Amino acid sequence: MTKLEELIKIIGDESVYIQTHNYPDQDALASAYGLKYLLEAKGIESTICYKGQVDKLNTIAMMEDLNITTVRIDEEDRMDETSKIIIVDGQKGNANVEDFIGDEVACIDHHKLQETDMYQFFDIRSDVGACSSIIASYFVENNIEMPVSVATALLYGIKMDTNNLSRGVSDLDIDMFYMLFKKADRDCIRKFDCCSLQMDDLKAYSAAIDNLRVFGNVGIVNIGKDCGEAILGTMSDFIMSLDEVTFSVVYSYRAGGIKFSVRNEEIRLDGANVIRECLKGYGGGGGHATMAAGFIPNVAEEEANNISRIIEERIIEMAMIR
Ligand SMILES: [Mn+2]
Repeated sequence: MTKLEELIKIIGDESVYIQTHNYPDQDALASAYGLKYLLEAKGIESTICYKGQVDKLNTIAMMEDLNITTVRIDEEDRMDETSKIIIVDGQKGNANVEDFIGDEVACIDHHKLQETDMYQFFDIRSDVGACSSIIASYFVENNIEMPVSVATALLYGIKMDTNNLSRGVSDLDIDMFYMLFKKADRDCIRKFDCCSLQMDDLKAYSAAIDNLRVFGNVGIVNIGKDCGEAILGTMSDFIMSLDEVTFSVVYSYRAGGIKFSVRNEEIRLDGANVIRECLKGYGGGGGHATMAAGFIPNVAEEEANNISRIIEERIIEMAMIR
């Protein structure tokens, strides 16, 4: 039995929710979109949902151009306790995966394996660079043809999550990239690549340049208040592109707490571990060895400086290896 067949078996013919992590990125939405198509091919209706909004321009362009429709549960509340949920590109219990009222029966993900007792089906492969690659492999294994729009979304998901096949790439990502590249609309991808920034984002670049402090191989930026989720990650990538920096942390006081974005290219370090350890006693973190995030909730604005100083010291202590 293929993975998809196993999944179908536990769903039956009920309609389901496909839930991505909060504030979904390209890989999360592409995975959900691909899975929705697969389920449809097997006669199962599904609704893509998540908490938060999509704030990155190229992600919005991808959703519009490829017709990816989603529902925000906080707006349109049709889910109940018996609703079945398949989580993609995240796992139940993660700080960035909202615990909706429905029943999380399945999970398809590429982050570090966590608690799986609650799932009737899971396919979690932490060595894979993009969840989109796992979904693409379901098409291949089950001989299901994909439309151009699905190929384009999945290709873009792999491209973005692996930073153009340069971060955390596995053989599966390369194989699926190769397969999808021939089916996708490359003009569309080029268009998404050309609209990754808006004028407002430039302020974040300027703040990143002004506030960057480098300690050995570690680059840290306090980007200021209310930096959007997506741009925080973009800034972490940006700092990482400096030759001197192999471990970057960008943080912002936001939504009553402090939000951290981490990038790492040191083989001896695990970004998810570092941020989890460093936030201990204050908040939580997780993700991948190369790309991770964290959040400290319930921080009064006047305490933010003190807390972030403590966290910074911990990060430097743990991640400064040169
Ligand atoms: Mn992903």
